[in-house]
Amino acid sequence: MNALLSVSDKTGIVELARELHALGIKLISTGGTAKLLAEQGLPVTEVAEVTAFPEMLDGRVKTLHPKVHGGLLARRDVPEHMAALAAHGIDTIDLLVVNLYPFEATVAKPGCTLEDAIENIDIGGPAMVRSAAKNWKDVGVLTDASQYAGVLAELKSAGKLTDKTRFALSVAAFNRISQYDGAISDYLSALNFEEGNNTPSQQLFPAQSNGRFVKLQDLRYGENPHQQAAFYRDLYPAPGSLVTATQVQGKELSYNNIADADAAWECVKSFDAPACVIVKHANPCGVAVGANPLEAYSKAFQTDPTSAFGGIIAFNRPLDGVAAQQVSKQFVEVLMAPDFSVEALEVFKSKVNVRLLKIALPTGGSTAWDKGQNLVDVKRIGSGLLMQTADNHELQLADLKVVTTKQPTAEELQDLLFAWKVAKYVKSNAIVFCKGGMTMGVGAGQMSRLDSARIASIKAGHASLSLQGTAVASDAFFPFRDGLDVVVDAGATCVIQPGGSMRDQEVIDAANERGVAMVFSGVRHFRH
Ligand code: 93A
Repeated sequence: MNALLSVSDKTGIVELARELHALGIKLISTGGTAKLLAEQGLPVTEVAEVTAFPEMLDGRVKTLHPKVHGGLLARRDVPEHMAALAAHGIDTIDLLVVNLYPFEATVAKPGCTLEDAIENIDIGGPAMVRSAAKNWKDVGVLTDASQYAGVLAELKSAGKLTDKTRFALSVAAFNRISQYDGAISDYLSALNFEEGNNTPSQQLFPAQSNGRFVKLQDLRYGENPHQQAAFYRDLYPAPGSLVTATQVQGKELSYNNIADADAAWECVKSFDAPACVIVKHANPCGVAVGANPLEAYSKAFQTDPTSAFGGIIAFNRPLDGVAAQQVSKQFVEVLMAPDFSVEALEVFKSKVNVRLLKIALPTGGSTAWDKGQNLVDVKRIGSGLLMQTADNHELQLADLKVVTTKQPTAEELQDLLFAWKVAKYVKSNAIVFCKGGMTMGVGAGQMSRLDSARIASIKAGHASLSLQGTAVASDAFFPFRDGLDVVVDAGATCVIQPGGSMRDQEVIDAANERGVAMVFSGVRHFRH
């Protein structure tokens, strides 16, 4: 048996080669890999010796030769193929171990030059991988160090690889090549080519986007039981995003669980203080901050105990035993936190269906990426995609403009900012009443803002909450004064909204007439 080893990332290659050698497999290798193996005392034949041709053009041509590709592509069960090999003095290559020039890592480095990127486009490696993967019946192809142990174990126990293993390796190889070519195509498509500038900038929305996704799991069904579904993640997920979660217990996540969990997690992540978010049908039905998870949860639950039933609950602090005790009194579908204490795990141990997801919070930093924010937001429409930069706008105190005679008090200002943060995660039209760091009434997803305002106050009534002295956030401007009148009638004393309506003056006059404070945020948070 002959193995060809040609790797850029040399992790684990010496150990693998040593074991292959011990199994009596002949080692063939390219320059750098051959040098390393020889240094470790392993007998290795240089590809240049096999091809009787030197590596040339700074290594651009090393393995692109019929002696290599013939050995990979010949069908062992076709006599003419084997005769052709014999006629040209070509040996079969039965095992190929390749990982590619680090194109992705190179272009991810700030200030990467076009020249650097181009030099890191591997040609010979993918060519060999494709040859071997096409001829999977006869050749095993390894494209990742994580495969070494399994393949070795099989070779040691059976002396060869099964068809199943070779086929799986072939699929993994084509996946890797597709990923690799996608990264090259994405990089080049996004490039703003400028004559003489070797460090080109990148467009956010290139002429073509390959956006690579990796399947995490098949789902039992989709949004409804008659739909089939699967869960994929970005090839490079933002740190601290839902797809990086570990499920520590519970039933398999459903399609709707995942969508709701994402909504809850994105919202809870946006708070610095200990916070709790309860989501039902993609909308927060209770959000609160508190001194600790227990307080945050108790307040969030109060907003709308009816809707919280069967909710998806997220915390931005490790869940402790006392908070877990309290949460366990309600029916909960999914519980998310950066960690769970031993006591918290104990509380849910007997509730085997409850899904517990542990997700590390982003480590923080100045860029959106460091903060765990997705850069681009994608929406599927019939036969197409809508892409936009994600709504990562964070309101600063200095952005607020008080437009009424009455100024909000310091306390009201806090409530307004809290309400505004929540409104960003509520489907439009969104009206959110808040007080003391908790939601008091949420009106979501109505076709009219007026109805959202009415619903928010009706829901507060159902929860026996008084809206006297509350702050209200509206995700977009009030087109008429009627919406404002509804929230003031309900008890609100201050309002935050983007402003920008042609009838702003009518709404400001109404606020003055009703004696409430109103601030303009200058930014809108539609969420459809
Ligand atoms: O420059 S290449 O595209 N031309 C080739 O013929 C070729 N053959 C293998 N790059 C080529 N390779 C790549 O070299 C492999 O994919 C691997 O990443 C790397 C290993 O080189 P070395 O053994 O010299 O470190």
